[in-house]
Order: sequence, then structure tokens, then C-alpha cells
Amino acid sequence: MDDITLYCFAQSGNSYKAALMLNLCALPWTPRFVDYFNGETRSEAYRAVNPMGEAPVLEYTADGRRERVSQSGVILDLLAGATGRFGWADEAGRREVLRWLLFDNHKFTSYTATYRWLVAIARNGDPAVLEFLKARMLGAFAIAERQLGTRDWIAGAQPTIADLSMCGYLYFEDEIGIDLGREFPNLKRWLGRIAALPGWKHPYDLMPGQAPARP
Ligand SMILES: N[C@@H](CCC(=O)N[C@@H](CS)C(=O)NCC(=O)O)C(=O)O
Repeated sequence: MDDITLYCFAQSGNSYKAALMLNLCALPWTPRFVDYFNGETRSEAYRAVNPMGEAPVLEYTADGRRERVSQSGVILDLLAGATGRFGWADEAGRREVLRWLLFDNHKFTSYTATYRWLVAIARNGDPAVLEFLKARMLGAFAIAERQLGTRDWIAGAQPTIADLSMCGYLYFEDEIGIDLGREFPNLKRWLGRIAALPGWKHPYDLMPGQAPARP
């Protein structure tokens, strides 16, 4: 896998999952800024890159061909296979990682990302919608908090792509407006363990684009 480009932008926790994996694996990569806030993901040109209209997209050369893949979970799986890093030891381990990746994509990240977007970026959420999303987000946090009560990493004895996926939005803790250390201490300690991995960077130091003004 050569000549890696990641379509991404700094506020995107989903892009961060892939960017963090690339950095932790010390793979050389170039960010390609996605101008999400000016509607790039909705443009025809971007839909030609990713018909789903989302960042991240990983572009790379393999066997002389230029390839593209989207969906952070698939990108993480691809990179784990290509590098032998942050993967699993056996089939049962693979299923465990997959279980948490799906939980992350369906609930953990999706409620958190939507809630954070409304409170920190759009700042125009209907209070009833915000209340609903926050409750769903906190419910997902509680499940991960419990999982991390007896173990250091989400899906195995070592860090896996499940950890890298689930942490995608949690370094935006101040924007989400949650004191993780007080409310979810296991999650907070786990984020510290991920941040101690060589190559770790905060999303705003890893991807192009401006951090939103603090709420
Ligand atoms: N499940 C997707 C979610 C990707 C996603 O929602 N990306 C956002 C940025 S964080 C996006 O590009 N949204 C574009 C839009 O809604 O127009 C993944 O994990 O890659």
C-alpha cells in the first residue's frame, strides 16, 4: 500500500479514526482537506469520490492500481490487514472487534457525533432532540464504561481498531460538554491509554481545518 491520501477534516471524528490508525502505524499519508462546512460532501464532484457523500475516504495505490475505500470501520479493517497492527489473534477475536465496531457505528459514535454537532457546531438544536440524543449517548457511554471496568481495551488484551473507532469523538470532550473524568472515569483512563500510544495526536493536530470556536 503506497501513496496514501486521506480525505478528512479536523472536526470529523470519523476521519480521525482513520487518521489516528495511519499515524499509530507510522504509515506516511497525506491529508486531502474536505471542505465540509462549505458543502463539499454534497457536491457532484465529491459524490464521484464517495457516493455516500462522507469523509473519511482512503485513497492508495496497490498492485499498481489506485484504490478508494470509505466507511471508517472498513478503512480500519483494511489498514489492520495491511499492517498487522491493531487487529485480532483469532476468529473469535475478529468477531469481538467487529461487534464493537458495529456498536460504535450504530450507537456510540453516531449519537455522540450528532449531539456534539448540534451543541458545538450548529448550536441550534431543538431542546427535545438534544435531550433525546444526550440520553442515547450517555447510555452508550455507560455500556463502554462498564466494559472498561474490568479491562484496559475494548475488545481484546491489546488495543485494536475497536478502540480506535470508539475514541473517535471523545477527545472533543469539552465540545460535548461532558466531564468524562467525573462521570465516566474508566472511559477517561482508557482515552489516556490510547493517547499514550506512540504516534497519537489530537484530531485538531492531525487533520486540516479550523477548530470550531468553543461554545
Ligand atoms: N459511518 C461513516 C460516517 C461518516 C460520516 O458521517 N462522516 C461525516 C463527517 S464526520 C460526513 O462526511 N458527513 C457528510 C454529510 O453529512 O454531508 C464512517 O464511519 O465513515
